Amino acid sequence: MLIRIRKSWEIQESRVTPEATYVNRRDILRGMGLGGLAIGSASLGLPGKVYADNADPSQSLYPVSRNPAYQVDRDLTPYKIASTYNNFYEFGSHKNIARAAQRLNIRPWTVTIDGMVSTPREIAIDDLLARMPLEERIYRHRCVEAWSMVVPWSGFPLKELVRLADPTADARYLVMQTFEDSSVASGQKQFWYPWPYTEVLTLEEATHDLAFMVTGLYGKPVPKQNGAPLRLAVPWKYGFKHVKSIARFSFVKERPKTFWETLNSDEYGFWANVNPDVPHPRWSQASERDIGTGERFPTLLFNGYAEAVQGLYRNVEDKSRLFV
Ligand SMILES: Nc1nc2c(c(=O)[nH]1)N[C@H]1C(S)=C(S)[C@@H](COP(=O)(O)O)O[C@H]1N2
Ligand SMILES: [Mo]
Repeated sequence: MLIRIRKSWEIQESRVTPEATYVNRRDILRGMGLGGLAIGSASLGLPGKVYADNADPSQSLYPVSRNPAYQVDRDLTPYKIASTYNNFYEFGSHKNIARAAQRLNIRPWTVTIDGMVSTPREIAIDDLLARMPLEERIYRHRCVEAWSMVVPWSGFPLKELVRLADPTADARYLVMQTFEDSSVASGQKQFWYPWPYTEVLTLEEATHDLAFMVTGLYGKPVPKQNGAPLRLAVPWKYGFKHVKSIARFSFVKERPKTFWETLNSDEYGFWANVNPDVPHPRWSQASERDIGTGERFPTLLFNGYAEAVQGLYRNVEDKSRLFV
């Protein structure tokens, strides 16, 4: 029998799915032939292989202490699944991109902060990490494709980066862009996509307590496939807003189009707040499949964060677009 030494975060978390149940459930799912779109092969695990970069120089920063204000009443999604069932179109338009993403070189990594700020600057990721207050938060993650997971992210509040940037009074939006290098990310050779991947938040959203810059996952540096070295988590919004491997933050007055808005604004709009009652044009959003267990759960308004965030939208005129 294998005795596994548990890490501190595992001891704190009483609801971690026991390994044995987890394996059984996976076998059951496999037996039920839940293949194809509903449950991609990557979620069934790549035999024995966990893709993580042990050379990441930020390793010694983790684990960081958990902020108890951010808990979720649902089993955590195992690390193995969260790090092998991914969306990252730069490395392919399917879930099984973990291996391809290892080509991404995350050091040196320079973050550009520009636009309407007191002093535009470039900052090396390790200098940024050293200046930011790191903590761990357990968040729900809900993809617009109706799958979800619950994981402990490490990182810092996005408002701390906004504070560092010091936007001018006229700045209204924060634009975040992924790296661009088609020599490592072959998806970026697909010219019909509007690279670089771009996401935008209002400054009010970006400075909300829940808006989080992810730098770690499960008490380790965040794996490349999950968006190393810097990735957004805005848990009340669909997953496509959670832009990965960010290289640039720009503060602007006019709202630019996001990657997905450019492709299809009727299906993947700017606000993208989670709402079970507003179906995607091609499928229902009423429930979601947990990629850890395969169980279905009812989808929650604002993904369970309604109380915290609904005030953000009191002044939005066209409320019909808030949930697209
Ligand atoms: N740069 C970039 N960021 C991205 C994506 C992408 O294709 N490219 N996919 C998004 C989508 S649709 C989701 S659901 C999440 C998935 O994050 P995960 O792989 O860590 O679960 O990343 C988001 N961030
Ligand atoms: Mo997604």
